[in-house]
Amino acid sequence: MKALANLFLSLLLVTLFLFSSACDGGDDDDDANADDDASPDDDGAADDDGAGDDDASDDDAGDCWDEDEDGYNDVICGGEDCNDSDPSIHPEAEEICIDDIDQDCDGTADDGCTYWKVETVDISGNVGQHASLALSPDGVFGIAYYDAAAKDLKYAQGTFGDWEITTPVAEGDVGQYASLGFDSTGKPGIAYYKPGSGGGAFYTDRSGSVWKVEKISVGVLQGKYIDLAMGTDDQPRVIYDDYFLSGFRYATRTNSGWQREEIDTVGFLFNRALALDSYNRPTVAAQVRRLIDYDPDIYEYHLVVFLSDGGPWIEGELDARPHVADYVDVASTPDGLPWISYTEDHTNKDLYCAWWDGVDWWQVTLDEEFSTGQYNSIARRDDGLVGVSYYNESLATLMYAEFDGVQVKVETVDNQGEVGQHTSLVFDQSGNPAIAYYDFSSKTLKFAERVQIEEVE
Ligand SMILES: [Ca+2]
Ligand SMILES: [Ca+2]
Ligand SMILES: [Ca+2]
Ligand SMILES: [Ca+2]
Repeated sequence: MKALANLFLSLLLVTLFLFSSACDGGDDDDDANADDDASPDDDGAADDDGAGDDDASDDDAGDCWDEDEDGYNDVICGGEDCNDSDPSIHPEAEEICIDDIDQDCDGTADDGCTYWKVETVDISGNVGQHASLALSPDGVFGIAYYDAAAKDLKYAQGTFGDWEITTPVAEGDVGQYASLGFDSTGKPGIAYYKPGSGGGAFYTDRSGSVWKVEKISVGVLQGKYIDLAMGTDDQPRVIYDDYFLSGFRYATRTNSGWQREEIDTVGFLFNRALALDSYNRPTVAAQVRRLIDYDPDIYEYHLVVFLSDGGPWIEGELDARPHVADYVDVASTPDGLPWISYTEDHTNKDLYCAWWDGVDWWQVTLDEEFSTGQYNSIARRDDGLVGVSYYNESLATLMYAEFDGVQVKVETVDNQGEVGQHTSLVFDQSGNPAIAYYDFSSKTLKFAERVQIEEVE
């Protein structure tokens, strides 16, 4: 009892001391100003000159001072300063993002700020290479990916924190170059490559809980680098490699099976990507190996674009530096104006974006920090904003670059371990970027989504 009584007494003294030192705020020098020196006044009167408090270090409430001299008085004394011992915190301060501190005293820390939330989707086996992310019409995500341990095609569907994982195809070595699309009813379809005898280009889609498999290619040594785009007519289109063809094959699914076209080119194609416009006209961006005529043993690797409006394919060389487009992607855009992300792999090892505005081709450097841009994936939002997810090889991090037509903004999304290969990007229904990718350190499939803390008005 004695100890408690002493404690009570000392608490009382502390309280009295705090009250008298912080909130008396009056005029201790009897000049025109209420309290214009650094020390609180000790006369016990709030404002005894009668002039109110007209200096910055005094309190308009007349009974409290501005301890940190930021022009706002402590909320304890009826002011608006939610932290009167830090002059960088007051109602007119700028909110500093993601430090869990409410700089502008509106009651919410980090309001208006964006941040990336990151999670592991699948940890079984060695999963996440060849990840392909798509958004269903009702706003649910799907991810098709490869299990390199079981050599299976896997599929996850859901939203952040809530995924359902299945194995659509397990027979043989299946799932490399997995490429996912949703039709307008929300049915997922996946194109993938199966190497070896009996291999080729394949397609599977889900009816109810059953995944039905179709073979797309008919020859041998076909199907590598397969990429899928879902048409507005709910029929998928794919491009894939034909080892014996200098060029690529383009296949369209119809009610009576797959229709295949051969597209010949000058030079062999390696990495490539497909997109459709709203009329289902295809754009293909590809790395093409060119033989340099002055030396039969020297090749160059250029970026080439192929377009078709249903007639003959038009081929155009876009970047003819000695070695570009080890990684390349093309965004689906309704207006048919292609946007392409690709790397320069010879000297700079940088990431670029190129686009066609209907008259000219344009190019912008998205990132030039060390060796960067690998596994890039591009998407264009309805308002025209372009996003690219990619891997920074030097830093072993997952990166995201955004281009609004004027400025480029680069963000680190995940740097926990060696992460960010095999990226795939989409914008969700709210316009936030979301990325599926491979975590090399833990051999897992991961998912990141950028979210915004609501702005307090
Ligand atoms: Ca203050
Ligand atoms: Ca303050
Ligand atoms: Ca705030
Ligand atoms: Ca803050």
